[in-house]
Amino acid sequence: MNNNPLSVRIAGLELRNPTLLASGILGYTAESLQRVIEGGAGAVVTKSVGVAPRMGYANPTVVQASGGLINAMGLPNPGIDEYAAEIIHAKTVVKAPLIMSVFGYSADEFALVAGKAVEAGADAVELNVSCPHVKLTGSEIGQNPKLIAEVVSKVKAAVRKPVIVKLTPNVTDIAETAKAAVKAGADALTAINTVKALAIDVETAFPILSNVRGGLSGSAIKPIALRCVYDLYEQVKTFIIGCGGITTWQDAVEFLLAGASAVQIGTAVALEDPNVFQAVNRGIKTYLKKKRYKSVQEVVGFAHRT
Ligand code: RRO
Repeated sequence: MNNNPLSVRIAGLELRNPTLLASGILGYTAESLQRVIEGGAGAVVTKSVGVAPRMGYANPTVVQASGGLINAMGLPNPGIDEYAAEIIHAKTVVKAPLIMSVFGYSADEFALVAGKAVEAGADAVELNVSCPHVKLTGSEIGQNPKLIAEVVSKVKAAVRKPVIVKLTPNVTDIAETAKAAVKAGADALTAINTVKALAIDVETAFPILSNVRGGLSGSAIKPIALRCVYDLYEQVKTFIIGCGGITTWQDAVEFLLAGASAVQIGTAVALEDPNVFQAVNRGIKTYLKKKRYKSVQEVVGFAHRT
């Protein structure tokens, strides 16, 4: 019997603990992914990658906000063919599940990139249908249940690894888009991507980001993300991975109680360092012991009891 109380199983992925690196932070190289695993993460998610290389937006691409960061990076990535070589290398050094975040401008592109990612060794793919500020992809797909379903169906037909769908909070009802994803075959959901936001410089009297609008992440969005996970747990039967402002073990436990089977951490890694995973896991372990739980699984969704 597995006597590690922190271990979790999500859609067939075995994790030594319920913390994952969120997409977008330290996700480009085998070495940075390895550093995150040494910092205690149970799995890693890469930066989103598409069919062709993209430069991303001009600077400034990130601005600090109260309780977080607003970014509009603009999906900078080297394209799947170049990135596949990095994944092949990463698989030799990263001793934990490696999840590739993929995006496309059509369902066929998503399927093409996901297929190449799995061929290169990805243990699962996370579909980015939720980037809030790049035209014709991201949340322009993820806000539309029909388009989400088409993307998920095509990816499921193309790969035999778990397909995780990362949802946008920038919708009226997150359960609606989630249901479309699950009906089309999604094996798990990540909730949430960043919240659409803006910052203005009072001296220049212009928006700060070159793209004007960006996505807010960090502790400022934690209550929004937590509510999304709670809603999803009530309405959708699948694995949920919580993401949005998780910094401390208490944040992580809140997400587990709301119904997440695991959590992703991104902005806290950027603002602190990769050892945040160790600290969060240590805290979860102590909490389980104090409350006499034998596993993380016993906590998942416990806040919903009647
Ligand atoms: O690259 C970005 O600007 C970006 C992406 Br792909 C995303 O999914 N979420 C976000 O806040 N920024």
